[in-house]
Amino acid sequence: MENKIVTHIFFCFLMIFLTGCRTQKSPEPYGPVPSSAQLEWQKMEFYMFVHFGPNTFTDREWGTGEEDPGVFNPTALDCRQWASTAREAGMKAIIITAKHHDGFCLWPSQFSSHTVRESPWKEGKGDVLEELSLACREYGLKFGVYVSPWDRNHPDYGTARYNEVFAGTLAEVLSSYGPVFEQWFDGACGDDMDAPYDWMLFHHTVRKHQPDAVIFSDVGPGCRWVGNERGIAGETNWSRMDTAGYTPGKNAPPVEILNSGVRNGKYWIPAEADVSLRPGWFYSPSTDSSLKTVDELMEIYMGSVGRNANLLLNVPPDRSGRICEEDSLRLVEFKRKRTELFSRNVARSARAKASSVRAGNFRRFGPGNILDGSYDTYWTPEAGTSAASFTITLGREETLSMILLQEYIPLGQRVARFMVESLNSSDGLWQTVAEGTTIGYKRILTFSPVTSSTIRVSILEAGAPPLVNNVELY
Ligand code: FUL
Repeated sequence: MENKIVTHIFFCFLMIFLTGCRTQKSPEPYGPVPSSAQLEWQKMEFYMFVHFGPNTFTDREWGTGEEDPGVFNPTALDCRQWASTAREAGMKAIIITAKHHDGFCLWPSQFSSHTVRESPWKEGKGDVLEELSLACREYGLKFGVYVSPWDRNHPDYGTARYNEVFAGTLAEVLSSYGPVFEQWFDGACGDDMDAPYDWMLFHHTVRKHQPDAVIFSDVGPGCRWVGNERGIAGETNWSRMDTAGYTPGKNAPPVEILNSGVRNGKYWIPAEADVSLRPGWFYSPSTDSSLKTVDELMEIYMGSVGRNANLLLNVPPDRSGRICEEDSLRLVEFKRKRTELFSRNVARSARAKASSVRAGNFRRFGPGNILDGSYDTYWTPEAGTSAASFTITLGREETLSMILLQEYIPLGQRVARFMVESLNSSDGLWQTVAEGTTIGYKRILTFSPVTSSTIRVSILEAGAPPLVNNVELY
């Protein structure tokens, strides 16, 4: 008899456990999702671009490839100074022009006779990639490379043989300097070619030597150009895109598509916004007093990181091989401004309620998850419900002018339209303070200041039940 009771109790617990497991199941992914490398990449948000090479010394943007390698002679090259500047600025990595269109290699490549080896710098014994990759490691930054397929120097350029040369060049860079987080393929090409680039071969080479590197180009496959060099993503910005029929360069997708992505696109190809601190990509003494202001940089930040894109900000070292003091000061001021702006998240100690919560464990899918500071916990409404809202109640009235929202993208990008309202305590009415389309990894919206203790975010349209993992209020 006793045995029977024990067995009965055991089965009851088993049933409760199994029912719990079923209802607590995570939502299915919606559409394409980021690879783990793409997710890590997205979380980096902001990093440095470095254009450096013969153009630095000749005051050009596009070298002809006929420059004497003798022009490349930085007097005090200091990659540690670049890395410490990047870190101070809150950047997470540096991507360098290992080879720009002029073909000059910043490392002693075996595939070229137009390299640092042929220059007077360090009597031809120097290697910028080695110095930079070591400096990045020392300062806890990731290292990335821009290797231009367009080469105005290489004698084989334009012939079928060049594809092999370029793949060899890539392999050399990608196997010699440790982990590379991003491979940057520029689409620019000012020459007509008889032999087209073998993109399959190039991608295969990257994957072989750096399987975790995110490949940038006009069509990804890791991340895509944002469609302008102003560093501004579309207000609507899907991390999805279709690539059929397109290639990088002249046959790239229209800039509107690059800027906004494609709602139901087949592939996960998030946007990266590139822009320079100075008017040109390379250093020129003529741009010493035309640096972007902190306000301009803030606008760029809101237009990129604040619109679901990563920001790649170019900071060109000067002819000594150092980042100018003015440039690094501007970056530090920019960092200070961001720290100030994001220093007091009043939602941190708030409470949240939702119009609907996915069945099962309330804690697992409940609205508290949007305020807990953990990336991997999220609120999601009942299965099948795409339009739902959550309300954040602050302990007291606060004057607010900015909201930061994050979707849990490991399960896809879903939200297509949302609205933010504040509750007016005097008349009990809701007032719309901001509206938006996509959220994605991160969306920041600023609005005219309102004083309220209650904010409501309504997801008005989504391809599948929304998953929101973080909300901050300032
Ligand atoms: C462009 C290039 O032509 C510019 O020189 C620069 O490198 C920029 C980032 O990409 O396509």
